[in-house]
Amino acid sequence: MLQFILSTVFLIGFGSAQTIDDCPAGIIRDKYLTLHGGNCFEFLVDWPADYNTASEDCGARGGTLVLVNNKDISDYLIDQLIYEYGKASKVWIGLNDKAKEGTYVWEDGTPLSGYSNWAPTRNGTSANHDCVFFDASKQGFWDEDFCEDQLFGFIEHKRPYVCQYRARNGRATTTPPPL
Ligand SMILES: [Ca+2]
Repeated sequence: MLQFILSTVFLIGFGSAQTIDDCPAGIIRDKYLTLHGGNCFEFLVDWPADYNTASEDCGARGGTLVLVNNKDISDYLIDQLIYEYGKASKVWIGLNDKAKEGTYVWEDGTPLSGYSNWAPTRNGTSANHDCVFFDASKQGFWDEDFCEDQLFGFIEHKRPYVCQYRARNGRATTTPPPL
């Protein structure tokens, strides 16, 4: 019991001391890498790509496109994109219905349920449009587009994007509490 209490105190005391250093190695440490709510966010606002390329790029560094599965994350993205960077408004997020038309799945494998923020102007789903983007200038509304450039790249569907990574749990997981 004492050990449990000490561990809990340790985790509360030190678990919140996460910094950018707890983000995965190999990601450039600059103002486009942030930490929020235990996750790291990499804002590729200057590197537009089609959805599939963007998704592979995040995956290559151990992450996914950003999972906007609650309003807190949505508000955070709007703050960063509009007020911090002042550049991108429409960015790819990690949600698509590529596997089954009309069945949306987040890139961590969880189905879309609960929170959603589809644009009121959205015209239902379409077999051509399977990949979801987020519009920071319009309350973070979601809509869909092609996942890939078309006609061998002559018709582009590139957008900026945001990658998400799980941050290490502060220093608590690397250094056990002294008991
Ligand atoms: Ca679709």
